[in-house]
Formats: sequence, structure tokens, C-alpha cells
Amino acid sequence: MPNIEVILGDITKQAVDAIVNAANCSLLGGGGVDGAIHRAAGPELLAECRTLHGCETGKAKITKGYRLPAKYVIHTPGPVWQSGGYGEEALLRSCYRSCLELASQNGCETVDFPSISTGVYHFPLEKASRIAVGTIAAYLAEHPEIRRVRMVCFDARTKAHYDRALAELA
Ligand code: AR6
Repeated sequence: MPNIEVILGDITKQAVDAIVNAANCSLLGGGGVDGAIHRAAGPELLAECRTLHGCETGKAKITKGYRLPAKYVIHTPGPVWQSGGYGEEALLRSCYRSCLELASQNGCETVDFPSISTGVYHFPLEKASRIAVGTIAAYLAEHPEIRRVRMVCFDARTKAHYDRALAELA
């Protein structure tokens, strides 16, 4: 898939049209990538998030990027992994799809995702990586307005899983 890439890096440093935040339903910040994005974007991001009145798991909302190099932040609360019997896989698919729909609606051509739900939400990485690249590939096949999507992985183990999931698609 030439328009999907996997890189090792810090998503807060990426100068793209939109970065995605693995948020929680409050949209008022947290730890992990969410904390890093709010720290780098500055307090104006939290101020805008307060006007959004939260977000359901699997859905997404968009804000400006403020002090980030990215123009927009698309916030999506991923599912907390329980046992797999609570619709977690469908909810994760819905996160990726909802974010890409918002990106299209806002004229974003380049979008970077973190590995949603695989940190403190404990979604198994092998399943999550397959869901992510499969959902992104299906969306891009129908939406040429998005030129490039990258998975920005924060550690080598995560990157290895996304590399493998992408190779399986080809
Ligand atoms: N750039 C890219 N990826 C990162 C960065 C970064 N700067 N920092 C962490 N990651 P997590 P979740 C990776 O726990 O599982 C928050 O408190 C991290 O290594 O951030 O969806 C929210 O407020 C992991 O691979 O998100 C929610 O309450 C991935 O990002 C909750 O955590 C996701 O880990 C969401 O949990």
C-alpha cells in the first residue's frame, strides 16, 4: 500500500494536516499520547476541547492544532479492551473510520495516527494493528482525497506489529 506508511516517532512533532489523539470520552486530556499532545499544543487546545462536551467511544471530533506543527487534531476515544466480547473490534474500526471521515470533510490530505487503544487501554497489538491498517486501506481505496496516512509508532515493538500488518495486506 504505497499511501500507508509506518514510522517510529513522536506524533506531536509531525507537520501534517491532521494528527489523531487517542483520547478518552471526556476529551479533557489524560496520560500517554493524549497528555503529550495537550502539552505540545498548549492550553488553547483544552479550551476548545471544553466546548465539545465529550465524545463517544468509536466516534471522533476535530479541533485546531494550536502550537503543534499539525493543522488539526482529531480526537477519538478508543475502546478499553475487556475480553473482546464487548464490541471492542468494531469500536476500534469505527475510530479509524470516523477520524478519516472528519479528515476528508476538513480537506486534510495527510493524516498521522498513533496506535489507538494499545497503551493503557490494553487492546492486543496484533489485533489492533490488523484492524488499523485494514480499515485505513479500505477507506483510502474509496477516498483519493487523502494522499497519505502514517501510523506513528512510539516504540519498536509497536512498529514491528504495524509493519507486519501492512505487509500482510500487500
Ligand atoms: N507519539 C506517538 N505515540 C505515542 C506518544 C507520542 N508522543 N506517546 C505515547 N504513544 P495511550 P490508549 C503511544 O496509552 O491505549 C490517555 O490517558 C503509546 O506508546 O496513549 O488509547 C487517554 O486520555 C501507545 O503505543 O492510549 C485515555 O484515557 C499508543 O500511543 C487513554 O490514555 C497509545 O497509548 C487512552 O488509552
